[in-house]
Amino acid sequence: MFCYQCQETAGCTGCTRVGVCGKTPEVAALQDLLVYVTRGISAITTALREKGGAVSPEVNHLITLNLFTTITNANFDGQSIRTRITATLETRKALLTELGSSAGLPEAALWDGSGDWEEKAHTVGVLSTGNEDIRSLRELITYGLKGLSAYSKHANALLREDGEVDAFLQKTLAATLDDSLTVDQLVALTLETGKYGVQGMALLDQANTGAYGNPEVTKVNIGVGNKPGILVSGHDLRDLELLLEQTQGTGVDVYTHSEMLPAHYYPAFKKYPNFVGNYGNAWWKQKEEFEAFHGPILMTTNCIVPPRDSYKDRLYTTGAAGYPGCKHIPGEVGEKKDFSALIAHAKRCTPPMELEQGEIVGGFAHAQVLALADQVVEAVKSGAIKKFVVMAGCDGRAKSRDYYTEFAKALPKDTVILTAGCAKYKYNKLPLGDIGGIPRVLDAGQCNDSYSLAVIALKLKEIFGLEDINDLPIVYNIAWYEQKAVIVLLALLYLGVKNIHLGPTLPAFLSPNVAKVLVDTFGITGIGTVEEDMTLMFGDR
Ligand code: SF4
Ligand code: SF3
Repeated sequence: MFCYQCQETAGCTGCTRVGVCGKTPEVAALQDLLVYVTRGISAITTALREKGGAVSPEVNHLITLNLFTTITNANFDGQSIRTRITATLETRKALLTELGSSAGLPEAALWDGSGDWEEKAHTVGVLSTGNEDIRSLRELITYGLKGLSAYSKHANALLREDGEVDAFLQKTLAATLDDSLTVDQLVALTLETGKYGVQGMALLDQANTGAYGNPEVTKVNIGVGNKPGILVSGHDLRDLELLLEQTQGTGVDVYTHSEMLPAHYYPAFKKYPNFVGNYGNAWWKQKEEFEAFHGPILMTTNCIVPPRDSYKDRLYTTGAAGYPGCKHIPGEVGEKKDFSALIAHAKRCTPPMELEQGEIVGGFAHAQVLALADQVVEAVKSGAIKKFVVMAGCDGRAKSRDYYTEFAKALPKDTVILTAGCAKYKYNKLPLGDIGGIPRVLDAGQCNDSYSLAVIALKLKEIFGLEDINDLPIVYNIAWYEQKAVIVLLALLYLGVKNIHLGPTLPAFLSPNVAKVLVDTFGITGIGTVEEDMTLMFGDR
């Protein structure tokens, strides 16, 4: 196997024996094959569109769900990946018939599934592209598209579609098979991926706020109640809604974990009396926290950590998520999922063990921050707030990520952190206080809500009458782990944000030349020590 798509890749170069995440070589091969057939079918849909044909939402959903399935920590279940490959090959056949001719199509579009899949997988993985710069750009684009697929899928679950995003995604995925593209052309495609990243995140923002209202300032309980509960993790708000509906009057409470925390900020979820609070921290602490929770856990997306046997029977997956031996709750876009198995399971369980007490505050997505714009602008003008620090992104296991906690603690008291994604757990329980009533950690929501941070920055630029987004008193210190952070990064680059600090390490999939393009064009840098970065970002003060 060879995989280097996430920040924790072995030795900062690539996982070759088994994934640091727990992915086996067998699953890695199947994921490579799934990406391969998805590239192939995307070449066919792109050719169909070029001929003036239409591509159905079902085919678009199949493609986004395929890519989402291969995101780090989403799906460890070889059988479900095999099923997706088979379904893709069947759909491919029908689309080929519709297209009428296979002339000019790449080999990936023509492979019919015959022969040994394992052998085939070994010929189509990351290393099948020999030139390291082309490989680097192809993978950078592919990972961005994986992130975009995840966000599209959540919007689709709320019955929102953007055909333009789907068409771009498929055309670009197909372009990663095109040997005629130069490095410059692939760099241009990378930046265009960022443009569609913004569009995809805007779509999801409209889907979420359209369905559940605009996030508002909210105190979220981090303690526990005395009833059995179901813990919901991942990013899919529609799954949470269905679960909340189905648990009414059952005596079962619902708690969020990790990236589901921001659900509490949406007005629509506040009406459920059994929606108790948030339990635990970011994804990587789930072994201890899931064990202590005592009840069933629903993983709606990444990040799954291979479970301990002690709670494996309580772990359920749905959507793109999967784990061998764990029950999967089915349901396509537009269908009502049935969570009765989790509810019945919860009733047999004891209430969660208390991990902590208190509250955390969040809900600072764009509408809420813009409602407070006068207060924020006044604080900036008076000098009470000197700088904002965007610390969005992911959390992870690496000890080096303690940097972010220490960085938050060391920040000058006249700075405010803007955050989104599970990166927040590194500092969202620290007593960082407020500036004239504005909390020093403003949590916009999930990683996709980094879009909100961009909207806020663009609005502030307008209010302050600035020409360039980089003239704002905002610095960017972003933590990444998996491929959703890749699309967020590409989106920020597309919006013209410069000098982003990216850590805790730069992606292994950036070849030295591609890294140089990002450094020279956008001023992207890694992180140093907290002291060095304090001086770099805030000067000697
Ligand atoms: Fe390794 Fe990350 Fe790939 Fe898992 S997703 S195999 S940890 S690079
Ligand atoms: Fe976290 Fe996996 Fe990326 Fe949505 S849950 S931010 S790591």
